[in-house]
Amino acid sequence: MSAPTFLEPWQLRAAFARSLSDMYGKEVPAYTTLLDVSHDVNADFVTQHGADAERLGSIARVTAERHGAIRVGTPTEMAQVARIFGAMGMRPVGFYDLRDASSSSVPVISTAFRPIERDELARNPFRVFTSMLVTADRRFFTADLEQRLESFLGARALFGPDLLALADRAEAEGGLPEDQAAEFLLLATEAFELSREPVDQAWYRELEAVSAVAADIGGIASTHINHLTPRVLDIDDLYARMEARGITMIDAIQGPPRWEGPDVLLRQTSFRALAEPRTFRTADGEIISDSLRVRFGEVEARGIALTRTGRAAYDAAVIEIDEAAAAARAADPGFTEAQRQQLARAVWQKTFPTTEAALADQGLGWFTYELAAEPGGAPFVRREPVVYEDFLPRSAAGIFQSNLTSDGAKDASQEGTDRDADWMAGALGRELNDPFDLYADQVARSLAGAAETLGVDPATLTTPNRTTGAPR
Ligand code: OOG
Ligand code: NI
Repeated sequence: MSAPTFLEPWQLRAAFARSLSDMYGKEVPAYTTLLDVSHDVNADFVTQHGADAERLGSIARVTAERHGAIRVGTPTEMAQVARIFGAMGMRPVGFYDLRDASSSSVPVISTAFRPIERDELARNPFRVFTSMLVTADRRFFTADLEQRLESFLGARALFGPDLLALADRAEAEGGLPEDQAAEFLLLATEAFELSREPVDQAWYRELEAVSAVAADIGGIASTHINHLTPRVLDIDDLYARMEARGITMIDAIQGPPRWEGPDVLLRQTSFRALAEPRTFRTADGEIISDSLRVRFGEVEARGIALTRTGRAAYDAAVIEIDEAAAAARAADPGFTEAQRQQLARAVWQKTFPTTEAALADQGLGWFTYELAAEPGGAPFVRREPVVYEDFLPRSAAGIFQSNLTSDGAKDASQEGTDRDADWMAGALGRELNDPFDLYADQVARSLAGAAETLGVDPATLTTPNRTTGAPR
């Protein structure tokens, strides 16, 4: 197949995901190991489970699927990121406040850029979790540090004018001709490479004492992708295989426990950032070699998206598990991660049903309604799970924390600065999509489509146990 002469947003997105993955693989060898192991896990899972393995995404989609994470400093930088990803058909979805979700010092709020239409997700679901500093938050930054940080951030340019101009053109014109597309992809990939510039040692260390995340964002004049995450169909298998290869993973898989019922939301795990050589400029102007741990590896398994009711049940279950684990740990200091998982499974068993049908009937999970027909038979409606396309604040905080070089310092006696989804939309200069609305819309459209073809009322399709058009 010859290369297209005009690249549409989804083609730019797919090409960018590949380009970033190639760059990351060259620079972070453990990432390549993770990709190899992920491929093996997915191939074995498909062999064992046949067509069922693809219930939550075709193997082609899952194999290409990645999410990345970046961190920026200011609303201006956030709005520029929105333009670059906008060129690739990626829209901001969801608001995450990690300041309170973390016990250590993580002074950021976040959103995720991703495709929002179903066919766009099927073409390439690349997403980027994007965080920005809240420099005004006095629990982390004094007025003096805020002011110096703001002037440092105000003086830097993460993205050059050529990259931004190409991004704007792509968004306005629905893509780019191939030569401009190549330039855009090159500049965009470069913008997320690790800088080789010497790091101002005193400045970096001052910020690091407050928060390793603040130093990573505001201690240097560029940004970088800090992980790129492949998707696997069996994360417990992946975890075991990575450990068998001698790569130390974090203690736990974040998110729901492994259990006998349907997988929901997102399960993630990671390996710790490796020390990478970097040069520093000392206070007397000397250049020295040292290292920083800022790029790590993560892998994830995606499950069924939950409705607001389902999500509330999830959030309550997480709190219940935490409290029970804390009590068990207080009673027995030898309480293990395996015991915590056992406890989590017990909470899960009383919170969630063990079948997809019950998850749908109890209004806990999202399902679309697809027309199908057996050869020669009448058409019927089949219920299909909607895959969760977003992130979890609690897991994200866990991912941040597992990679901090120190806990930093947080002055809990100070008042936090209010930030919410509206504030984020203002910073982005764009509409911020609500993930629940997107799932609801996808379901409503599938229902309307199926009902129209069958010539029935959509409400009859969601009622369980009907003979005509009954979901299976
Ligand atoms: C982002 C951490 C969040 C996830 O998968 O939850 C994240 C970061 O470390 O910048 O990527
Ligand atoms: Ni991640």
